[in-house]
Amino acid sequence: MNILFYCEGDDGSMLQALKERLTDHTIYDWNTQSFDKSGIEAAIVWLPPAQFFDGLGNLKTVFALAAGVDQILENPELPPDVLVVRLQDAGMSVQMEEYVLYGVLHAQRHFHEFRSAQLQRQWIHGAGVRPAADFNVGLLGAGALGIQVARRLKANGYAVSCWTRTARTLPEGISGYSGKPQLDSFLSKQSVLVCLLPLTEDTRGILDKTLLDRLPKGAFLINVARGAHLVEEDLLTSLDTGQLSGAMLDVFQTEPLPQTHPFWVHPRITVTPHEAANSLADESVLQILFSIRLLENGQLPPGAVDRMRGY
Ligand code: NDP
Ligand code: OXD
Repeated sequence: MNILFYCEGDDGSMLQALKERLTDHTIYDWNTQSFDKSGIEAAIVWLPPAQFFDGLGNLKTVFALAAGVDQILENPELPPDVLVVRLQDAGMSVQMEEYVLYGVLHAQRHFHEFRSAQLQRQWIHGAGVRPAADFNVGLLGAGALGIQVARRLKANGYAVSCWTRTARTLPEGISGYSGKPQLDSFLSKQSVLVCLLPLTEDTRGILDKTLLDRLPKGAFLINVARGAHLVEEDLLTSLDTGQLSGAMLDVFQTEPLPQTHPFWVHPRITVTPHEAANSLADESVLQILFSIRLLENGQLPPGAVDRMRGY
């Protein structure tokens, strides 16, 4: 099979790892090699440019080098009948657990408030500590990453709930909520809200003022999903009014975050550069190899995306 490769930011190691493992196939680097467009049957991509899919008339499968496939599905040149297969975990869940645990500790132990007070040389003794068991953390999304994050938080003693699209059986001790009718009840309990949803038509802009207002006053937001989940001005308003006490953000409407963006210098926002979790090359390549084998045997791989649903 002829496979076209594009991976923004790859230093050559991902391409090398793919070439070493996918020896039955020919891989063309979109950036540096010439290729016959009509002979390309599959693509392996991260953040492909708009024109990437132009002329790929025989393309059948796109393997995303990512958990989120929003940028691929949004490409108007992506042919409608092409199968998109995403990575599931691929080494990311442990990193995501660490990131979110750091954020939750930050909020529970008031570090965001201490940091903000420090910048004003204020000694705000007496903030108190709520035990983890009384500290509610809510996850929007309990998929390949969300469920592992939920387990990790639970193992660290927190009171964990998850909100999903469909009702799910969750590990013991983790409360489940699903669908729009249960969203308000879920939100009303959370001291920390973590967004781990895919970006879809249903979830774009979900972190808006209406939703943030339904959290208890002083709640903390962690967004590790996609920048377009958050209405950025609404976050600033919620911080100004004290409805939210702080936020930790890894993803933004525009990445890299523009130099003039107010988030950079906001005393109650921690900015990280879309680094919450990176897929590991070996695990990604093995997963793609496994998916190719399944497809060759007429089976759908576990990471196959439902294009109507958007994830
Ligand atoms: P999954 O597809 O495995 O899980 C998605 C979860 O979201 C599921 O539980 C699903 O519900 C739920 N969901 C989807 N739509 C809705 C909806 N409309 N209402 C309620 N719940 C919904 O995704 P992953 O866990 O693999 O990844 C999540 C996202 O994390 C990715 O899409 C990506 O954007 C982001 N990400 C960010 C990274 C970073 O470094 N910042 C790294 C990796 C991923 P159900 O269970 O019912 O299907
Ligand atoms: C992903 C990401 O979706 O890194 O995998 O954002």
